[in-house]
Amino acid sequence: MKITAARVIVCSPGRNFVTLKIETDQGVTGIGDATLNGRELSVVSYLEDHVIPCLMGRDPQQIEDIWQYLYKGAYWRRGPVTMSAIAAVDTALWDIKAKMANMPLYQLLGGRSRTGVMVYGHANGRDTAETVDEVLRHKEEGYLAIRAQSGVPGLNKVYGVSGHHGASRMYEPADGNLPSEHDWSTEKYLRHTPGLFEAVREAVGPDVHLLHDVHHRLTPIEAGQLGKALEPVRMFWMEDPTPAENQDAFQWIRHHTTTPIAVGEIFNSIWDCKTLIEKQLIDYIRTTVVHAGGITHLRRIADLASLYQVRTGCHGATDLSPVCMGAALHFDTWVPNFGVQEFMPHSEEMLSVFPHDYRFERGMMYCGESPGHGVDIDEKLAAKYPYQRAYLPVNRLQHDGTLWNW
Ligand code: EZ4
Ligand code: CO
Repeated sequence: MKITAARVIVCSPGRNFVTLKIETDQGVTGIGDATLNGRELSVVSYLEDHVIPCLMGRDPQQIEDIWQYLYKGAYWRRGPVTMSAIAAVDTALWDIKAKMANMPLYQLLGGRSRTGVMVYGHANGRDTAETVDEVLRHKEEGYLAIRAQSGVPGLNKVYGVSGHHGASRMYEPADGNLPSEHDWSTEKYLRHTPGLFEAVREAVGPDVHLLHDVHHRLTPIEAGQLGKALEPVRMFWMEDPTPAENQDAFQWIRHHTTTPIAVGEIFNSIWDCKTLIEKQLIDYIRTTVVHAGGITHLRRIADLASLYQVRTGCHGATDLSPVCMGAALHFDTWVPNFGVQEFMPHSEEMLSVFPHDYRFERGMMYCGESPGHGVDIDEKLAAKYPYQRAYLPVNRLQHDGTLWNW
């Protein structure tokens, strides 16, 4: 069997998505997500200029060898651009292998470990009252796990909260503009957040899992303080409490709180989380199919994590395409140490470009039974949505404009 063609499809049905399609001499094709939010075209170039020429004529069944070839063979290892490109190839190859076997992808990975995939939804509000309403709305829709983010009194723009009510899925849009600027005050945030969650827990009752994304804003000791303050609320997790380049820093959070910690949506390899996992400094690992080297590498990370009772909690915001979601749901259906899957619904426009067989029902998601990962791309429709330059926001300290972590 041989790879005969591969091409990159870029489209922007509300936000940018980069998709790799691989064709074979047997007529079977596969697709993989290669979207790196805000830096999309660098992955397009990496694939078109450097990876695709190496794929021509290769046997698409040799997934592991192709993975090693692209990882070790580049000499320049890791990094989000490289690993997203490798992920796209890997995902497309698993799609092809599963189609050749006439099986849904989860069967190839080892079969079903659970009836469905628990997902968490996003409840975002401009203040505590609006956030509580959003949490309750999600509970009514059947969500078993809900992430709550709220505006902070005295701050103009805060992560996770769009300016207008109800537009939560577009809080990081592809709008052709330069990065928007948010402001930040750790003092104001720490004053507001424990009361927010007290109100949310009071309203939602004891059973719903509550999550919160700190989005790298705190120092380790401040994160310890927040985690300790949130203990009475019994959080499912506190996400990205501090930047994780220095993995050992998480010891200081651990020394001060038993609130569980989730990290890893921006990680791209097992080396980014090796210390965090081996020293049991986290409870959930958030690496994804698209940014951490595909199914092949994500499985390696999950296996390491399982030795230390760390469970998976894959990132699943709307900047990860439906192709990534499809692959992730097959992974989640199999992976023994599954925790939760993030789910931020794509718009109808986005979904129309990516025909898929996964579905959401009462807080759970289910991958389909069709061969492969179950997601396709409508190339004609995709062509109607040309690329638009996009950036993630930046964040500055309110009192003096110092650039902070977004
Ligand atoms: O900021 O997907 O947990 N989810 C998140 C996301 C990320 C974006 C970045 O591309 O933190 O909203
Ligand atoms: Co996050």
